[in-house]
Amino acid sequence: MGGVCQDGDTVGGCGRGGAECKQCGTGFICAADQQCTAQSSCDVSTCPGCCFNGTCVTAPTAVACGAHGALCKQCGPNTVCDAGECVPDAAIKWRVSAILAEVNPQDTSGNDWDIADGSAPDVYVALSCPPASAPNIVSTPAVEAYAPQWTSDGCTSTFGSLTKEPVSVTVYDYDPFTPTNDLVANFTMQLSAVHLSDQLEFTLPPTQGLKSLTFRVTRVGK
Ligand SMILES: [Ca+2]
Ligand SMILES: [Ca+2]
Repeated sequence: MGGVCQDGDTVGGCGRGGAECKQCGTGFICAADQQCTAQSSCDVSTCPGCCFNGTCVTAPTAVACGAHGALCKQCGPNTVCDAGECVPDAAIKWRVSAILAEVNPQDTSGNDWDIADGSAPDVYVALSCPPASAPNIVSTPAVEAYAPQWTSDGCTSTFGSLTKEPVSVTVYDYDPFTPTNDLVANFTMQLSAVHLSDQLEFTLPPTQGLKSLTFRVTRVGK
């Protein structure tokens, strides 16, 4: 500029490599590459939503989510865009299934589960998914084994309910020839967002007559 080498990074003197400095026009800035570049019209001062390629997305969606002029981002699976934030979709339904148990060799009194014949317990799991005001209750069939496995459906509920109220779990040894079944274990478990991932399996530690109990979570849909 005027025969004097300039840094070349100002609006009034933009350029590089010894080229003549240029005055950037209105609405242009001297960008990091020392070229005059159209000033983004999308930023925190102009855009309440998110910016996609310099354009403001005023009604963000799960495909382009953000707020206050931030760059739009795509929300991950099972999430929605709520007020510019990707959050879990509370309406998605999830199934909680018991798939495997390990039962202690004897009941909590130290007796065989089936005293009459000393056979393995006949184990089934009753699951009650929230809300407690309208629960979804599903039982597995009874399987005679100390490590029974099930492939039947579990109980289902929405993300919103499952993260607010616990699932009730009752494990029995089915005793058809006595008035009541032997209780193996009875408890509630509160799930959180980390549990609600498709095909996620998790195992509970020993409790009452159980050495372990393994669940699988499946995404059902809406
Ligand atoms: Ca029994
Ligand atoms: Ca038995």
